[in-house]
Amino acid sequence: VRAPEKSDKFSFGLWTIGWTGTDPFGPDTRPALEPWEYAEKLAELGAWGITFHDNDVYPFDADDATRSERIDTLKKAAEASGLVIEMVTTNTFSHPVFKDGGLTANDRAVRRFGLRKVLRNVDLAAELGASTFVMWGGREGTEYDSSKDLHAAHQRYAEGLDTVAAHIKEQGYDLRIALEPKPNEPRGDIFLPTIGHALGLIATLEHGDIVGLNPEVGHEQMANLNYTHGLAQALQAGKLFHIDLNGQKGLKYDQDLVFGHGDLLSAFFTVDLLVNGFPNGGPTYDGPIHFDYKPSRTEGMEGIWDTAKANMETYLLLAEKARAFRADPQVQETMKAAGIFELGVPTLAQGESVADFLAAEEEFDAEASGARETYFVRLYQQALAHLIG
Ligand code: GLT
Ligand code: MN
Ligand code: MN
Ligand code: MN
Repeated sequence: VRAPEKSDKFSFGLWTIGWTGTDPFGPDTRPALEPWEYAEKLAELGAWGITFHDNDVYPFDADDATRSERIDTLKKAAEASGLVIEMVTTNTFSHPVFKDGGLTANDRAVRRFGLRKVLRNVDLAAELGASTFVMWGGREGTEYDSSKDLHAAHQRYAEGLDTVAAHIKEQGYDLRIALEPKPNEPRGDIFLPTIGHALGLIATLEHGDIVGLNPEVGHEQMANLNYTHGLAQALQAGKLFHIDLNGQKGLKYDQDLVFGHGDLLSAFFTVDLLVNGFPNGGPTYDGPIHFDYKPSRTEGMEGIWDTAKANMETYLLLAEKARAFRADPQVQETMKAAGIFELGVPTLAQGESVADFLAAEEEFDAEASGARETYFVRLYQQALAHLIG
C-alpha cells in the first residue's frame, strides 16, 4: 500500500503515542518525550494533523509563562513540519479535583473551576486555528445511583455545554464542539453513554447548532453497539463533526487498540462509509481521519511508531478494498438484487396524502414476499472476499 499523504488527513492525539503505559496495575513502561518531539515524528510518518489536551502540552499547575512558552514551542514545531492543529480538547479528568466530574460535579465550586478551564482552552483552540473542540466527559457520571440528583446533573451538563457554545459564538470563533460518548471507564456509568444519548441532549440545547459528535469506535463497541450505524445516525442528524478511530475486541475494558485490530469487518464497513458514502447518496464525512488509540504497554519506543504507522496503513488498505468492493460489477448487481437502491425510494409517492395512500388498492402477496430472497449473505460474502481475498 502507498505511503500516507497530507491529503489523507490523518491526525493523531498527542496523548496516543504519548501514553507511557501506566495502567491500574503498574507504572510506565516507556519514557515520555516532549509533545513537539512526538509531533515532528508524526509529521515524518505522513500525518497531516495533531490534537491534544491542554495538559498534554503544559502541566495542570503551570504558571502563565511556562504555559505560553510550551504552547509556542509546539505551535512552531507544528508549523515547521506542516502539521495542522485540527482539534483541541480539555483535560477535565486527571486531576483529583475532577474525581466527581468537571461540569456535573456536585460541588459547585468545582464546576465553576472546570468551566473556566474549558473556556480558557476554547480560547487557545481558536488561537491555534483548530476547527473542532472535543468534550469527552470521562469523569461526568457515577459509581452509585445514590450519589447524584440525575436530573440536576443533566441540567448542569446542558448548562455547561451551552455556556461553552455561547462563548464560541460571542467571540466569533470558527469552532464547533464535538461530544464524545463513552458508556463507562473511568466512571462506573458515564453520562451521555452513546451517540444516541448525546444527540438527545444536543437537541435540548439553546446553542446546539454548533454542538455535534466525536464518536470513538471502541466506546460504542464497549456498549455492544454498531459503530458504523452510529456514524450513519450522526450523519443523518448533520452532527458528525469528528471521529476517533481505534480497535476494540468486544465487551471488555477500553482497549484502544490500533484501528482494525479489533472487529476488522466492522472497520471495513466504517471505512466503506467514510470513503464511498451511502449507496443512495446523502451526507458524507470529510473531516480528519483521527486516531485515538494507545500503543500497547508491551511496546517500546520503536513499537509506538509501528503502531502509529499501523493505524494509517490499515485505513489505507481498507480504503483500497472498500473502493474495489463498491466498484465491482458483481457487487453492484448483488446490491441491486438485495434492494439496497430500492431503500432510497421514499415509501410514499411524491405528493401522496395519507388518505390517498390508505385508499390505494394495491396488490400485495405477503406470502410470496415473505419467501423472497434477500441476497444479504451473498453480498456480505462478496465484501469478505474483497477484504481478505
Ligand atoms: C482520553 C479518552 C479519549 C478521548 C480523549 C479526549 S482523552 O484519552 O480515553 O477517548 O478522546 O478527551
Ligand atoms: Mn477508547
Ligand atoms: Mn479513550
Ligand atoms: Mn477518544
